[in-house]
Amino acid sequence: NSMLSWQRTSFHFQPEKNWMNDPNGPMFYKGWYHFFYQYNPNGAVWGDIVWGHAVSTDLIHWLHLPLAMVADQWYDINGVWTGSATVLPNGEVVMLYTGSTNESVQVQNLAYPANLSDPLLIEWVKYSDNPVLLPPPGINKNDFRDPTTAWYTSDGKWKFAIGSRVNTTGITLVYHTKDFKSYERLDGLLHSVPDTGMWECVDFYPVSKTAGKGLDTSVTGPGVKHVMKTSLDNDRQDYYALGIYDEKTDTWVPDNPNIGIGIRYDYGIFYASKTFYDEQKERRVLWGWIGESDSEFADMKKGWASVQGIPRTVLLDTKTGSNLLQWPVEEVDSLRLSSKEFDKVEVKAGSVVPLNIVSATQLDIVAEFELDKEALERTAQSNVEFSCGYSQGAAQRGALGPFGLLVLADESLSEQTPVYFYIAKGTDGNLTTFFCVDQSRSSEATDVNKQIHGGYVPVLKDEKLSVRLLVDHSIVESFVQGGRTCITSRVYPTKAIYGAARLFLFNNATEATVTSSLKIWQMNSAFIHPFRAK
Ligand code: DQQ
Repeated sequence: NSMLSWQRTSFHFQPEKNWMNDPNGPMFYKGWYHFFYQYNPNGAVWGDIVWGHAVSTDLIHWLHLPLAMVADQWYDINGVWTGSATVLPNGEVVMLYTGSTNESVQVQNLAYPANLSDPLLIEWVKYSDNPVLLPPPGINKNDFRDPTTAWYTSDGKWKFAIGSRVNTTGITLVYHTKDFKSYERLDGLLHSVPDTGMWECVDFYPVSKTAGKGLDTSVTGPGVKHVMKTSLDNDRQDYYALGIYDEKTDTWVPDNPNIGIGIRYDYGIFYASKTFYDEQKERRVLWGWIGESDSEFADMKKGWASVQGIPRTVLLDTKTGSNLLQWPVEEVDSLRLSSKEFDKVEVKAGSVVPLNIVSATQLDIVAEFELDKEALERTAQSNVEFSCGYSQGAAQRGALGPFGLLVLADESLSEQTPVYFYIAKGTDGNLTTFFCVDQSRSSEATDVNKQIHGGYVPVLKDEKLSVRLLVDHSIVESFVQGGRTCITSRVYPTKAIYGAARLFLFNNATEATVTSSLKIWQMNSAFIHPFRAK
């Protein structure tokens, strides 16, 4: 249906058609990045889940391979659900995944590549003695899923985590094993938080306190913090918390005892994420599922649903010590084509400034903003109670915001997606910065989500405000202050498409003039196609 094809992305990972959800088993093996994903081969809605598979040498251009695993055993006949890869020191690959059995019990299964000398790992074998784990006593048969990558510990065993719940308390169970065939559950829980419900797709990994490098999953020690991430089934958001892990006692203690499930990876649409360690580039890479926010009917009409976010490197923010930094993998830069720079553009309070660029549907934008100092000082107090989600969006004027960009806008601004900073000033003179994405005027279509997304941004003294935006037809990813805060949106303009799409700066503050410097690249399309052997 060509009428709807503009919503397809050009440099984000998508199957050719049908439904996709969680990233599964990402890893680097013999020169190739492997990516598996939850896939419905029969339609554009969730169901009949199997594992899709694709490979890449740069995380941007992909070859689709045959399905890695289908629902063909009693222990996964109702779905080959989410799982993770562990690459053993001897080069073997172990895949642990959840199967939904013929009786809809969630069990854990083991699979491995049929032929380790095939770098594409095309063929997968399910272990003959599956399932390897059943829901333990006290755990509901529907609340036991999504094993993590395993980490190696000093007692010579591998450990991994599985999300679950007891009544309404979300929990992380831990298991250990020597051979990935027989397992034992460890006492205690890595983490648990009351009133959070089922924890899906738990992820657990180390980040360095100092180095700008990622760490292999088994690294522990004094120079390391551990990230505990959970996907909350209740509100379909991913949360993480930083803490200290003691592998001897299997305890993880959050840095901030009041953190609960933590802070959001992304304040937009981003779920069921999973990291892996890329030994080639010594980095940890985060994948996240970006669903649609149009209607199921629209998905069926267009014949596909969901994309994956651009893979992100994850590091501890050593400046704040209390959050991660997420940033598009450097390979994205290879898609950059021509660029245009704008130096210190002045945007007066209550104005819109067009940015004259060739085309505005596939962009990489790096923008800096400065507020005029006088207005900052003059303003006594402003919007102390602000929150993106409960605000009136880009139309809500304050002394010191909103200001930012209008992406995927048409010439007349009848469709526009404002991405913007909003600054609140307390009576104590302290500033609090927010970054929001306002979808309320993003489309003339009525069956699409029009919420305002966004959240708090840590900004340190003397830092300029900065954002990087990746725009790709129906997705806008925002990385604020070097990736301290991220917001992913799906928008479905009907007029601001192809050659009609425009880009503007805007400033809807009542007091402050804003100065912005930008560099904007046109982005190439990525090669994401089926692999056909000759
Ligand atoms: N998706 C999978 C589950 C997981 C959920 C099923 C999260 O394993 O808990 O498709 O989106």
